[in-house]
Amino acid sequence: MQTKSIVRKERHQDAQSHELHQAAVAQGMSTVFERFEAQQPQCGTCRKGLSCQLCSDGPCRISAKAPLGVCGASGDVIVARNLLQLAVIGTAANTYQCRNLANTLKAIGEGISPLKIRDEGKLQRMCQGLGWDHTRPVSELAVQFADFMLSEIGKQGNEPMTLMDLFAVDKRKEVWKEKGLYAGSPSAEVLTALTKCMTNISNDPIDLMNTALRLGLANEYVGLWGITVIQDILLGTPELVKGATNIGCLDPETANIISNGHQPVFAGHIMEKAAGKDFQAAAKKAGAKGIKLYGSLCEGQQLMNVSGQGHYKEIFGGQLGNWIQEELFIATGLVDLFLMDLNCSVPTLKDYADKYGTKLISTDPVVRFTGVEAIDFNPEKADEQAERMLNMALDRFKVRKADSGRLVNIPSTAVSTECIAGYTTETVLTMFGNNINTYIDEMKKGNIKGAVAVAGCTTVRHDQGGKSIQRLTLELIQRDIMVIGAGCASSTHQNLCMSTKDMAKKAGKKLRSVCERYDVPPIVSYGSCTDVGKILDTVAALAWTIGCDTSQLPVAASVPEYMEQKAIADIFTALAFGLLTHVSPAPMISGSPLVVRYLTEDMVNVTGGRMLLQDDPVRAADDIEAHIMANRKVIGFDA
Ligand code: XCC
Repeated sequence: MQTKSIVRKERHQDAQSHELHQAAVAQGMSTVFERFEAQQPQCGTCRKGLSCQLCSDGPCRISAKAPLGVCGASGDVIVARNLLQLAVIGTAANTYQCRNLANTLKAIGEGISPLKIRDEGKLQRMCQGLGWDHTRPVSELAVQFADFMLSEIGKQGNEPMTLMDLFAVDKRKEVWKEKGLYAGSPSAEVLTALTKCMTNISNDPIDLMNTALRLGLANEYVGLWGITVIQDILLGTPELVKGATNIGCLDPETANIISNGHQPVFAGHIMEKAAGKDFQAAAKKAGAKGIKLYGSLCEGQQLMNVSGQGHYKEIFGGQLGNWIQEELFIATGLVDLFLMDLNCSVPTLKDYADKYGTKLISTDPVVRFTGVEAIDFNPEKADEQAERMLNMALDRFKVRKADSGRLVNIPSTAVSTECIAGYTTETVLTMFGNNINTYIDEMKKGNIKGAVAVAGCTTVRHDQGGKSIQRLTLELIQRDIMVIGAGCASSTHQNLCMSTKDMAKKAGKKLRSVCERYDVPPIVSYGSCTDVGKILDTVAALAWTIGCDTSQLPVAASVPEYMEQKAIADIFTALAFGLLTHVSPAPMISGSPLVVRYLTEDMVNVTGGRMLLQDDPVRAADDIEAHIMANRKVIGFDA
C-alpha cells in the first residue's frame, strides 16, 4: 500500500486512517481535510455569523461601515437568526427519525410488517407509564403507542408535550413555565421558529435564542425520547457487550455491507436475514467466508449496542469509525454494499463508490444522490428489501473477487480493537448493585467527582479530527470525573481503545478505585448522538433521587468537536436542562457580543445553564471541573 508521506499525520488519531488517507489522496481522491484546506481562507464575516442571504436585497454582510442589513436587521439579529435556523434543522431531523420509527412500530402492530418487536417488556412499561392498561396484546399496545408518538409530534397550538408533563423533573418544569419555555410539540415549535426566522419578523435576538431553547425541549421530549424508546422496542434494549471497532474489522474474505447513518432498524433486519441458512449457503456458493454487516458512525454505535443479541452477533462485523473516516472505509476497496439512511452521508461517497467498486444505495426518501439507486426502506416490504440487499452484496462480492485490477488498500497497520458498549441508565446502575444511591454515595464521597457527557461529532477545524475529544476525555477522567460518550465522540473513544475497563489505569486514583470496585470503565458509551436522550434520563434520575434541580448537579455536557445542526439542537436541549455546555469550535456567533453574552453568561439567570466556548481541551477541563466543584457545594456534597 502507498506510503509516501503526502498527508500530515496529526490529522488522524489512528495510524490505519492515516495510511488510507494517504492512499486515497495518491489515487486522486480528496477527503474532508483537503476540501477544508481548499476552502481557506473562509470569509471572516460569515465565520462571525454576520451574513444574511434571506431576501433579494442581500446578501448583506455586517461591518463597521455597514452596521445594518438592507432591511435594517442588526448583526445581533442576524447572528441569532442564523443560529436558530440550525436548531430548527436539528430538531426537525431528530423528529423525522422519530416519526419513521413510530410508523414502523405501527405497521408491526397492525400486522402488515414482517419485522418483530424485540423488547415487548419495554413497550409494556412505557404504556404503563402513560397510565394505559399495559396487559393488552402487544400488537394493540404497539399501535396505541405509535399513534401516541405521532400525535405528540403533531400537536399544535399551545398544547404541551405529554411526555414533558409526565417525565420532566418538577423543579425544571417550574423554571420552564416561569421563563416562558414550556414548549409545545416539535411541529408547533419548528413552525413557530421558522416563521420567526423570516425577514422582518422577530427582531429580538434574545427572543430568538429563547425560541431555540424551546426547540431544545421539543427535540428532547419527542425527538430524542421517541427515537431511543422505539428503537429499543424494535431492536432490543442495549445490553453490555464486547464489540470490535476500527477499519481493521473489514474482512477481505466476506461479503461486506456497511450501514451508514442513524436509522438501524433496516440493518437489524438485514442481519437477521443474512444469518438464515439460505443466505449462508449462498455466501459459500459465492466463495465468501460469510456475510458481514458493519456499522458506521452513529448507526454503528446503535448496532453495536444490540450486537450481542439474537442473530445480530453472527453477522455484525464491528463499528468502523466516525464520519471523517467514512470515505476511507470505501477506499479500502473491501466494501461491496454501502447503505445510507440519514446523515452523515457525504456527497463524495458516490465518487468513492465509483472508484473503488462499491454499490451505493440510499434507503430513506430524504437521502438522495444523483446517479445513486434508491430503495427506500418500507416496513411492509422489509423481507424482500433485505433479501434484495443481500443478493446485491453477494453479486458485488463475486465481482470484487474476479476483478484482479481492482484498487484495494489494506493498511499495514490495520487492526480491529475491542471495546465495551451498551451502557444506559439501567446498565450503569446494574454495575452499582442496581441502586442509584450507591452511585450517588460515591459522588458524595468525591470518589466520582462528577460526570460529563462528551458527545457529538468530530471536526476537521483546527485539525481536531478526534484530538480534542481524546484530550478532554483524558483530562476529565484524570480529575476523577466520569465520562459518558455518545455519537462520533464515542466512535473516537472506541477507535483509540478508550472504551475499555483498562482505561481505569489512566483515571485519577479515586475514580480508578471506583472503577475497579464496581468493574465499570471510566468512559461509558451510551451509543449514538440520538442517545443523548438516554444521557438526560440519567441526569433526571440523579436529580430526582438527590432532590435537586438538574442545573445543580455536579455534571456538565461537552461537544468538543461540534460540526452539524443536530448537535446545535442538542446543545439547546442541554442548556434548557440548566447544564454547563462546553462547545468547540464555537458556532458562528462571535459577531454578536450580545448573543455571546446571553449564551455564555446571562442564560444562567434563565435556565441555570450556559455555554462554555473554549477550544483548548485542558482549559475546558479546568472550567468544567470548577463548575462541578461549585455545584458539589450547592447540593452539600462538599459541606
Ligand atoms: Fe454525524 Fe451521528 Fe455528528 Fe457523527 S455525531 S458527525 S451527526 S454521525 Ni451525532
